[in-house]
Amino acid sequence: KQQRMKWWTDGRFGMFIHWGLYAQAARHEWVKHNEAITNEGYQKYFDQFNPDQFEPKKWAKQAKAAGMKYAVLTSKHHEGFTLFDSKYTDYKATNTQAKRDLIKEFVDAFRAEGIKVGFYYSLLDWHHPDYTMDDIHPLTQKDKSKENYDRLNKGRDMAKYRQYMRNQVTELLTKYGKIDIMWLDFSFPNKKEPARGKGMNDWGSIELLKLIRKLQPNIIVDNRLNLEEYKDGADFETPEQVKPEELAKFRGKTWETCQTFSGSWGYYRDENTWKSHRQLLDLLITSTSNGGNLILNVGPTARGEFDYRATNALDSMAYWMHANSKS
Ligand code: FUL
Repeated sequence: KQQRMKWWTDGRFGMFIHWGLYAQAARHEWVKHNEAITNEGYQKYFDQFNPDQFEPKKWAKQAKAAGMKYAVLTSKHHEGFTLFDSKYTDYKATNTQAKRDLIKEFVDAFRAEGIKVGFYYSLLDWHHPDYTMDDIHPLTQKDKSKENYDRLNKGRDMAKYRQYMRNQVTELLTKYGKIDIMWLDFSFPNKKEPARGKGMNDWGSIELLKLIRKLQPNIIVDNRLNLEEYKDGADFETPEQVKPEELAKFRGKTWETCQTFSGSWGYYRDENTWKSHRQLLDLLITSTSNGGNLILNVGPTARGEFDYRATNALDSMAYWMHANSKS
């Protein structure tokens, strides 16, 4: 395992990219949940999605200059929309005005810069017709009654959804060459009312993990499948938005802290709590000195550009890297 992960532990610093239809709404990647939006209500973001400024070569150059050694892009986030051309759904970039497989272009562009590539894949799916209700589904936000759950769950079948995930993960891990990281997200068991949460059996976590390892033996996998007693099956822990002063407690473990520039992962135009450049550097230095990795997130706009605030922050990291290295 140590050998398999060497490039990653040595690399220390990666770029996370959260990009999907929610960028069109521009107010958080959880907007469908937060505003309890139905599939019909969300359809406009699909219809309008047109990333005319998408040039992943630019993204890759910015990541490289900032010293990032790997990049992980959302192939599908909780909203269920896929950036890749999946055979198993119509809810994909290919059917929007983009008319193409955006994952493929990402992979090609980042590899060309010598950056390792990974896929985030959401276990949650707020669009799939077989995905059953739970307490964070958009359709249960206004009505948590048993009647509502029963009504909405009619005809839904998680076994079919598990197969759908295995099919899509197979596509992701067979159609794009060597994939370095798989970032699955996430489990939320509800001990009191199991039907309102989801854990390893709902996802078929063990089967999914075995499939991933079979298709890409050298891949690195995060710990959000909730493997419970099999937790050693995962490769790294994922402390999210942890303050620098709390990172020391992960010493001795294999971990990556994921962090945003501002208060959301998807593009949020009017959100103003951006971390200062000094805070970002502090996160990088503190992660590294405590033996961990930092994956810093950019949420591109729906047109496919990095916001100027993200670009400024990346430039400032690039300057620091340049000033403090010999290459
Ligand atoms: C969380 C997700 O719910 C967020 O939207 C984001 O993807 C973050 C990295 O993980 O669990």
